[in-house]
Amino acid sequence: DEYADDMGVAVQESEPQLKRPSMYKVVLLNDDYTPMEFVVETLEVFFSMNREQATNVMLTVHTQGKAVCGVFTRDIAETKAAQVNQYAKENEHPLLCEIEAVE
Ligand code: TYC
Repeated sequence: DEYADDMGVAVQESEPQLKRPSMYKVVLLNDDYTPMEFVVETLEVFFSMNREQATNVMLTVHTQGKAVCGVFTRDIAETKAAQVNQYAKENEHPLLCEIEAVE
């Protein structure tokens, strides 16, 4: 952006950064082996859900194949998905989380 000062000299200002950030869904996937209790605990720990919310999301994944755990900016979404996948691996469960751009 540009404006003239009181002596008519062009003054440059940087473009204001007003764009909203792109948002990403963190999606939890179903599998046949991860214990339901482990999924509920994972949702409580990494997505700050209470027991009832975590149980509802877990059951949606179990019956529908996947469910959204939350929507975040890209860095936060990538970090949450990586944390879940690492936690599952550490505990030798096949649980998987992925991210998907919000349209
Ligand atoms: N389907 C698993 C079972 O029957 C439970 C489960 C739910 C696994 C959600 C993964 O993201 C998941 N033990």
